[in-house]
Amino acid sequence: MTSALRTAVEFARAARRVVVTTGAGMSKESGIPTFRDAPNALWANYNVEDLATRGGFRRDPALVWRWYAERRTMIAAARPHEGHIALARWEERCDSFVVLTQNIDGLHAAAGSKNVVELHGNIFRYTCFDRGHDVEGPFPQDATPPRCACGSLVRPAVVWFGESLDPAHLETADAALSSCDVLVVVGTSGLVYPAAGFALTARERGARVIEVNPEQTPLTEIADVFVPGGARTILPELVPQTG
Ligand code: BV8
Repeated sequence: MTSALRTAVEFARAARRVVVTTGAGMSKESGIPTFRDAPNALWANYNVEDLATRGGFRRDPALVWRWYAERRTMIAAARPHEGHIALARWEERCDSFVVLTQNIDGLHAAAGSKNVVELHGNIFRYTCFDRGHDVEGPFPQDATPPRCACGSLVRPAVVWFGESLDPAHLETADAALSSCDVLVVVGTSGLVYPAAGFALTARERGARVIEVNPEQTPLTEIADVFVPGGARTILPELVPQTG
């Protein structure tokens, strides 16, 4: 065990109130490509502004609908890995535990995590583009988005760039970051806000910050300990095995 992992294990073992924030790297070993790290990064062939914004959907709803349909098919075939499962087990042994995920794949809940905040929504949920009506799927994953009863186009119920996160989610995150002993940051490039700000917030409020990632990120200098490695390998070693 590396000295960094040993330090992280000590922090984890001493913690009773835990927050874990995860990004696309958490799901990579479940077979879901990340956004930015090559070679098959999701955005490799597209400009994110054309895919994950209201303007992009307005310009070409069929392109955006197809991109999500392809991802939904891939995600539906994915299963949680040992890292997701280790977090679900850890939750059972803590006084308080919350996962603040940027991922829209539902894998934390599928692994058994109970207290999960899907900051950027969920790819299997839908809403109406113009008025935000709840829209029940599933829909045929073919080329064009269906219509809401109000006549607007149906879109995935995810948070695009330039859209605000659910205020209730932000309140939950703020409360959790204010009272946690440890924040574990897993598999995020630390580029997208407000999630990228969680590490500094937790540190300023007295928590220990552990980062798990094969690569260093802008968050590494904020973390108390950087543990190089993948979520699937590191998390089962990091999570305390007893209460
Ligand atoms: C907001 C959902 C208030 C959809 C996503 C100008 C105008 C408007 C807004 C802004 C602006 N300038 C800045 C902003 C704010 C903007 C932002 O932060 N922009 C960045 C680019 C600067 N944020 C927003 O717009 C947010 N809303 O601020 O509202 C507001 C409103 C109006 C105007 C101003 C402010 C909303 C952001 C949410 C966007 N939605 N996704 C979808 O998924 O399709 S973003 C998407 O990318 C993800 O959800 C995630 O959040 C984000 C980053 O991706 P990561 O998860 O970090 O993944 P990435 O590929 O980047 O990195 C993978 C990492 O994993 C790497 O570090 C790699 O090393 C590591 N890894 C690899 N293998 C493994 C591993 N780790 C562990 N194990 C492994 N095996």
